[in-house]
Amino acid sequence: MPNVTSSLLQTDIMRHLTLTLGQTPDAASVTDWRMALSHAIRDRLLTPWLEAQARSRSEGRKRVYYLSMEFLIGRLLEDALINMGLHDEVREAMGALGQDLSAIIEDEPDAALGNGGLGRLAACFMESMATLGCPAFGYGIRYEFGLFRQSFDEGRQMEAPDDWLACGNPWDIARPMHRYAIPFMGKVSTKDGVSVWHPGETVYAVAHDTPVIGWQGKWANTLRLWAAEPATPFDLASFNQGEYANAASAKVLAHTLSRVLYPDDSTYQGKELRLKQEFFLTSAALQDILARAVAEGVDLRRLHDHVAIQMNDTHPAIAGPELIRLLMDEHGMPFADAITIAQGCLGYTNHTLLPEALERWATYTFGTVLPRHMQIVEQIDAWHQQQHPRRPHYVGIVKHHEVRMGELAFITSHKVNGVSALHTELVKQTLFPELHALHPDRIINQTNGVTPRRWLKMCNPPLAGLITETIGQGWEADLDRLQDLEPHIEERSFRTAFGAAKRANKVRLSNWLKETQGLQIDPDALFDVQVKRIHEYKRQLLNILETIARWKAIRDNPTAGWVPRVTIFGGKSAPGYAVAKEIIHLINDVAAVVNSDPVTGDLLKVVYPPNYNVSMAERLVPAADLSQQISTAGKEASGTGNMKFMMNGAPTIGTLDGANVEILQEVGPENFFLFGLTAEEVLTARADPDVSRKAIEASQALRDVLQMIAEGRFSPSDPSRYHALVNRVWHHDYFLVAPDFDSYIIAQGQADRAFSDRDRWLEMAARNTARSGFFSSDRTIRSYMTEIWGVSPAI
Ligand code: 26W
Repeated sequence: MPNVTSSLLQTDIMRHLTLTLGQTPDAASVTDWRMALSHAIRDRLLTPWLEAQARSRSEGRKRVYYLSMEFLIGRLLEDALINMGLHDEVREAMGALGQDLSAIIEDEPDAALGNGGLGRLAACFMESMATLGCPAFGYGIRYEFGLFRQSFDEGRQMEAPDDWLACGNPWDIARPMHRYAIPFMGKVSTKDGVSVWHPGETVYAVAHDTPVIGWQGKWANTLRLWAAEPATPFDLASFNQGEYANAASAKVLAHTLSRVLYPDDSTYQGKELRLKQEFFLTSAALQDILARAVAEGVDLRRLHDHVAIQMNDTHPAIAGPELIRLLMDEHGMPFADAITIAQGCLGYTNHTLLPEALERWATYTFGTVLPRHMQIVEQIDAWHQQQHPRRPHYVGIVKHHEVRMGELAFITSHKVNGVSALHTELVKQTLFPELHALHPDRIINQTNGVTPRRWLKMCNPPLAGLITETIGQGWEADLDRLQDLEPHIEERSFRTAFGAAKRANKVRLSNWLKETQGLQIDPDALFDVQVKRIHEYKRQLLNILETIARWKAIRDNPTAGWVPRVTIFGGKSAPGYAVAKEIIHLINDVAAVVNSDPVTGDLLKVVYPPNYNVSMAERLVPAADLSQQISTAGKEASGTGNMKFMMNGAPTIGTLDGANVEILQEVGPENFFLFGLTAEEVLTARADPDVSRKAIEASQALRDVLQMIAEGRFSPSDPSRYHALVNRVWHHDYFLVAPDFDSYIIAQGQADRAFSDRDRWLEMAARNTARSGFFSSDRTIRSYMTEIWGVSPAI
């Protein structure tokens, strides 16, 4: 950045501290300084942002609209500094003002407007679209409360509201003039052959914009989040009669729509409020898209030449019917044209095969909340049936008094994509086999990726520095260049430097764990990390069972030359997911016993810092030696954490699931600890109802572990606490923890042996980084641009 000096920045920061925040330097808190700095940075971001918007407009560029109920963006300040190239100047400026930049960065609350992988992917995609100069808007909901804050009370998960906006949000630019009426409920009548919807309720969607700046500030897009506001802000008549609660009730009701993120990840519950949130987001987005198109003079019959709309899972799948409704009812277009245009604009990404996660609304709920859309959905279904007379009778959008959002999204889109090669095959074969037969070119694969700016450059300065020193600059936006590291891996000096970078991250993590958890760990131990939502299919249970087996084995033979290990967990359970909460409790109970055992001492520690979020991932990922990706094969659509660990030089211990398959392919079997049943073998294994009992009977180690848990070794005050859990492994082991146990133990032993050969390990770790180029979300977005969106880069 030219002309940006530390002293200029100091002036700007001081001006904001005084004039924007009304604060003096001697009284300013770290939050005041953060606000002042964020405003100073935001000032520099606005010009490139406005210029990018102006260019999209003047050049008549096709734009991408990414519709998502979740954007798990995390912190923004450091990301902006890195992408604007201001990090060093700002550190200097803050130093001159007597402030520590790291403390200021840490003060920013995470924007946790998402649950897990799907929301984080949306955030990586926004960053890559800005980096590539792909003109785009992200549309989401400005939840007042993000994903709950997790704490542990005697090992049990507790949830508290995430009041992330309490101190204000310097990145949020409110656009109160940009508002749309969102109708709900009511009735539909017909007048002169045109349907007229008389809504029973209306709320307003008000835009709040966050600029999203790409690498080196060459392009910037907008994340537009909608806040719900009442149609009438306040009922003065009620107030004057002394009915104060009634006077504000409309406001409370309307605000409910953008109050809180649903904390369910991979489980669907047919809650009316959730359907309303989905329609609120989608209708606001589509009205905004059409308003912009009309203002720019677009012929709506050519909308698909100007607009690409991507549905992030089925959550915004009401986009099909809503776009058709707007085109028909508000712009007088015939149905046949409206559906064709909608299909031309829409794409649908599927993120899960889990049957319990597939959205299906009772026609009663759907028809009550969205009566006009119910008619249109039936019209779409009939139209599709008519176009495809060979469509089997059991296939369709509305079946058994339910509206199936997957089928709706499929039929209203021109492209449907899975998120890894294996997942896409399974989408074809198991989720939509009949629709795939009718539309063989519609389903395509787009393997996920992650942004290397945040997940390597920003979170891992020691390694990023080493990479630049070794292969020069520019890899941040051209991640395939990491392969230029390969010849250096043969050099001892490079391997040593690679090991030193990893160790620096491990020391930093150890210090943080000491400060926050009061736990002393050995930075030279093997750091084995499993961080992700807690779910049975992700099998944190398999991990903790192996940890117990290891603990027992060390106790039985303490001098057998064990490789010291720290097993690190992180992740939240959905508040209503009892089995996942039990697993959390068990992990914490095991940690309490193991960590205070003088026999095992530093040979084994179990760590579970509460409230895993994007910022915690930024600490853990660079410090990991081993990446645990151990889902039951066929269940994890892709995984993206797996890619972050690989980039940061942590080999994977994992099953052939999701993108692990492609990671293995890129890195080679000698640099990956593979174990477990394949997706196909899982199906065969499940056919045998006794498969887990047999596996337990054949495994002394597993039997011992289950016995210890059942006896209350980890819950002495409540010995029967885990009886149900142990019983499930024996008799209802749907995710096949028992059949994969022995093969997992073997792979863990291989990891131990590889780790104790330091040279061998450093080579493996470095090969993982060098071969991770494919997993940049820039590659993914380029592919979406050509294969789905038909959009070319503006830079
Ligand atoms: C409506 C309830 C609900 C909420 C969220 C159902 C399903 C979801 C998501 C689809 C769950 C999710 O985050 N899926 C993850 O998406 C990632 C990005 O593609 C993948 O990497 C993960 O494998 C997948 O679990």
